[in-house]
Amino acid sequence: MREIVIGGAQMGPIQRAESRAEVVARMVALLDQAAGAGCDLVVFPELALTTFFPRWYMEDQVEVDTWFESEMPNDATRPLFDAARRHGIAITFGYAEKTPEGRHFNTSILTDRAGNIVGKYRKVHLPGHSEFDTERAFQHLEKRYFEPGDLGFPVWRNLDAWMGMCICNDRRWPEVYREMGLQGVELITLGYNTPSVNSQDSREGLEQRLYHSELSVTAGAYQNAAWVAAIAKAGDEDGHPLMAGSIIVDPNGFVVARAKGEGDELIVHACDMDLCNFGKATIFDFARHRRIEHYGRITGQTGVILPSEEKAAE
Ligand code: CDV
Repeated sequence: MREIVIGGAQMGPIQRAESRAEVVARMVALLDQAAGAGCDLVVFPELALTTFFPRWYMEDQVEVDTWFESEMPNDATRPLFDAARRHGIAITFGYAEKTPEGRHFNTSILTDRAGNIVGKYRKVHLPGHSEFDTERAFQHLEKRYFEPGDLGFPVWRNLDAWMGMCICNDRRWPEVYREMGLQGVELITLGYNTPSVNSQDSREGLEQRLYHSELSVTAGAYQNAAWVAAIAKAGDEDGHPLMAGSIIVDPNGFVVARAKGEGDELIVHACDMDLCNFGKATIFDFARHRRIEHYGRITGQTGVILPSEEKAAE
């Protein structure tokens, strides 16, 4: 048995005017609670330090850069790293990263129990658009403020398990889980900021959004025989509702812990990494069963090409 007690630290809304210091104090409170619950690892959401700023259209790069972190840890986040080290808890959280070269990424980091950063992931699948869109009920400007991640989907040995990360929209893409599954991943952590309503179709509301999220995460867990912790930033940010629904999912695809509300809330589950072994050795023994000679389109082609179009191009 290789047990990791995972704390999913769902966060309630962060208003645009809230400071990093206020937010980090909330994260430290969740971490203290997690220590009381015996957690080994605490998972915080995507862009955990600020409001979901990509909903705001900005032209001034100086203003845009105020939402980014140029180093990690920094003065604002040091209390979080100190608390994690004090408790001996590994943490993972998302933030907007500005590199020394001036590149911008939607990033997540993973630490060991001593607060050392042992893993970094940069969001690959950026949803939304890059220019102001008058057709939408609200904006989602991730393509404006970030470039697609350049690190792939690595996994790391941490807490005696193989761990990987992805971020929000990534969870809807099966390729993400499989990339990590092919490296033997046993635990995938991810954070999200998902508006409760589709900005392009108000008929797609909370119920459908929660369902699609859970469907994606449970399928990814089952099809790769891995644990997945999917943790929200939720609630009303300056009049913009984000869905909650944080879950921890076992390698059979069952939800074993679920958040009840839309505020700061810790969900906890003792996750045995050895529970991954059976699926990985049997129905999802990739080495025995995958047929890569038939998967060429997965990496060779981005969009749909109808057979009739393929023929016409010949
Ligand atoms: N932050 C996100 O990536 N949000 C997307 C929304 C825009 C659909 C998501 O996939 O949840």
